Parts: sequence; structure tokens; C-alpha cells
Amino acid sequence: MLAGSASGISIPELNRMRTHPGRLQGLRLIHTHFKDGRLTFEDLTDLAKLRLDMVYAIEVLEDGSPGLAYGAHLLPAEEGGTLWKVLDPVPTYRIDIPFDAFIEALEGEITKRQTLLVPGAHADRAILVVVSSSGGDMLKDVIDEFQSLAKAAEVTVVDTVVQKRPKPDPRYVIGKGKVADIYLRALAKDANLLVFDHELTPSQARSIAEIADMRVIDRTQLILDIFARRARTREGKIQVELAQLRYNMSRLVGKNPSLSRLAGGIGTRGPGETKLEVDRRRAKERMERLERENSRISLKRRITRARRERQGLPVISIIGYTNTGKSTLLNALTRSSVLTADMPFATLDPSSKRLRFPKDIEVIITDTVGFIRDLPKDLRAAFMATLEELEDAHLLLEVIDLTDPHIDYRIQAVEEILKGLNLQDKPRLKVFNKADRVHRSTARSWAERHDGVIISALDRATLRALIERMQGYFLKV
Ligand SMILES: Nc1nc2c(ncn2[C@@H]2O[C@H](COP(=O)(O)OP(=O)(O)OP(=O)(O)O)[C@@H](O)[C@H]2O)c(=O)[nH]1
Ligand SMILES: [Mg+2]
Repeated sequence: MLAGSASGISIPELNRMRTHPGRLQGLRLIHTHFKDGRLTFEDLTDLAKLRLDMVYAIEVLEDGSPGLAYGAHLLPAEEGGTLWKVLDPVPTYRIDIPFDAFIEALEGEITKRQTLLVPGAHADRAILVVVSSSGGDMLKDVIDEFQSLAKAAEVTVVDTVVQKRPKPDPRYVIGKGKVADIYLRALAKDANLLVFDHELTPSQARSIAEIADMRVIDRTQLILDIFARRARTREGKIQVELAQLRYNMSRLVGKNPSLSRLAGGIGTRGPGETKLEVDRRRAKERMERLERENSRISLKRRITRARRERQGLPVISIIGYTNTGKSTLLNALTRSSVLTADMPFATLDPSSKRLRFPKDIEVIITDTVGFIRDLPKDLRAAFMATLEELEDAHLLLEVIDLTDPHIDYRIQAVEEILKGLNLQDKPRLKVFNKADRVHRSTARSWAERHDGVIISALDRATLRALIERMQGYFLKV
């Protein structure tokens, strides 16, 4: 029993999910309205947000006696954009709903729909937000890639919101009304995470979280999360944690109550035990320690590189956009078993193998972390060390995925990244991969245009032309 004022009632925080996502809260909200008996929008959002069994407003007449009763309940699934059903008002003494049976049936219906909806019950359920000034092909590419990043972070995508606007809103990026709209969608789809394909300033993230009432992260945090999942070596883990700390530092300033919505769970998952809610000072100490360890490791790396150079073994580095088949190619060439997977950033830690050509030339061949367009700057810094090795390479093998519908954007993106690394003038051979999945003439036209070779990394028999070209390069030198 709670008492409110004429203008409203404040409901204490309830534990949102009782036992199962399909269940209702087990609470009915019955309250009085003095003037107009009808349920207000707040009544209805409370119904949805708190997953109440039902909400009723009872009109109080001038003489204090009960008038009409206005009720509503949730729908098992969103219907034409509405989450709830508002019942016809009846005089209070004529409410004749058999509540227990009714609510049990409703919960049954909700559970049935939800098991269809929820594949991984424990995964974060996210709404993706893409803000774009343009439409068309490029936008589709951005959306596809963003969705596959979310998948790689093991997030269940329940909705993708695209907003075209010439300029992002300074405070909310997509505009306040749209954020409110997303809040309702999140209630309908039971989402707990909002991911922006747009870099958010800490204050934008906070403003959005306040209205959307859920965790808000951006693409950088999403990629960091994937990296945290993938890092295997000590070095990789250090790099990821450093990047996370650097990124979250700015978000640890001040004591905003909504900060807790920005922390915890995805976007803050670190290798090891790190909690990113640690205060600035501790974060800083941790960073210093990691940086020291990092420089020790990178010294070791430099020694290895120097030794390799003394041995005079040429280095070939496999580079390219993420998920193009770089690791598969390394495995095929060297008969090894580096992890490959159909997802962005399967490889985080580079590996090097020896490769002997038929004419008895021996080389070192290395696999690297994949490229992605608009690599967030905090990540670029983190992976510079790994990518530094590319400077030593005598030849870059640029792997391109022929099955990619946006192959030209990819080639362009790789070109820009190489420029950023100052590697655009390194000898490079373009390798068009996954030829088994496209028409022969498509493959040929790409290869001709770029003077590349065609392969299918899954089939060693297709590698002969590539091996010839690589070997030819080192015979010449
Ligand atoms: N059909 C086909 N699939 C391939 C071929 N080469 C690689 N793949 C698949 O493409 C996916 C990505 O391969 P990886 O070798 O992990 O790609 P990567 O470039 O190392 O990716 P990241 O390390 O994530 O950047 C895997 O599912 C591979 O099995 C190919 O020639 N044909
Ligand atoms: Mg790989």
C-alpha cells in the first residue's frame, strides 16, 4: 500500500525480472484518480516498465464514492506498436475479471512468445542505433557491419534503429524524441543495452542513458568488448585493458548517478578481473603498471625482430579487412591451425610461422589483427605495437573477400588504413579469396583490375599461383 499525492505517486524501485523473463511482476497497481479517471501515459509506461500484472485507476467522484474503473494490461507481444491493452471502463463495483486465471493465462502467453524471441537468455539484448547523413549502399554496409560486430560481442540484437539526419544532435545525437521512442521500443522488446554506431562523448552517453533508462555504449566500446573476449596472449590482454582504461578514464570523472548505467557488463568486460568502476587514481596506477609491462614485452619483441633480421629471413605479412580469411590462408600455407571463425576479429594476437617455398627459400609469414573502417583512435594506439611489425615486412599479402557485397568500400578502407600506418608504398600483393563462392568471371575481373591472384584458402590446391607469385618476388630480390 502506497500513498501518493494528487499529481502522482512514486513507486519504489522493484526488481525488474522476477524469476523468468516471461513472468510478470506479481503486483497489481490499483490507484485513484481524482478528476479524470482515464489512465495516463505514465500509468501505462509504469505498467510496461515494471511489468505489472495489471494497472487500474479508480475514479473518485465529488462525493468520495468510486466511479468508473479504468484498467490495462500488457500484451503478450507488441501489436502494431502498442505494448498494452486499455480496457473499457466499467463502474468499479462491476469489475468482473477473474484475476488469477487471467494473469496466469497472460503469463503463459508471454512465456510462449518469449522463448521464441530469446535465443540466449543471458545475453545482453540490444537496440542498435545508426546515425547517418547519407543513405543507400554505403548505409547498408554500415548497418550490416555493425550487426556483425554486435554478434561477435555475443549481443542479441532485438532492433536496429536508423536515423538519417544531416548533423548529429549535440546532446542526444539522434534527438530527444527519438531517444524517448527508443525507450518505449526497449520496453516492448525487453532490451537492456543501447549501442550507437557513433562515437559518444561521455556527456552524450549520460544524457541518452537518462532518458532511455538503460546502458548506453558506442561502437568503440563494442569493439573493445570483442577484443577483450578474443585476446589470448598476455600482450594482447594488456593492450586491450590499456585501451579500455584509457577510454573509460574520461567517463569516470565526477559522480553522476547514471554512471552505473555506463559501467558493468558489455563495454566494460575486461580480461582478468578488472572492474572499470575503479576510481581514477586506481585506474591510473593500473595503467602505469600495464604500460611498464607492455614496454618490457615490446622490448622482447624488438629483440626477436632483430634476431630474425640477423637470420636474414624475409617477412611476409598477411593483412586485410577483418573476416576475409587471413588466418585460414596462413593455415593453408603453413599447415598450421591458427583459430579461424566466421566473425570479425577472430584473430587478435598475431602469429608467425615459417614457410619454405619449393625453390628452398625460407620466409617468415605472419598473421595480423584484421582492419576495420573508422578504427576508433583508442584502439589504433593499442594495436600500433602489433601493427608496427608490418614495417619489417618485405611483402604484404592483402587478403580480400570476394563474397563481400561491398568489396570496393573494403579495398578503399584498407587503403586508407595503410596510409595511416605509412605503409602504402610497401610491396603488396592482393589476394582475392573465397573464389569457391563466386562466379569465376567475377573473381577474374577483380583480380585483373588489381593485378592480384585468386585463391580459395580452404582449398590448398588453389594456392599454386599465389605461391609462384610470392616466390618470384623473393627470387628477384
Ligand atoms: N567459402 C570460403 N570460406 C572461407 C575461405 N577462406 C576463409 N573462409 C572462411 O571465412 C571465415 C573467416 O576466416 P578467418 O581465416 O578467420 O578470417 P580472418 O581474416 O583471419 O578474420 P579475423 O581474424 O577475424 O580478422 C571463416 O569462417 C573461414 O572458414 C574460402 O576460401 N572460402
Ligand atoms: Mg584471423
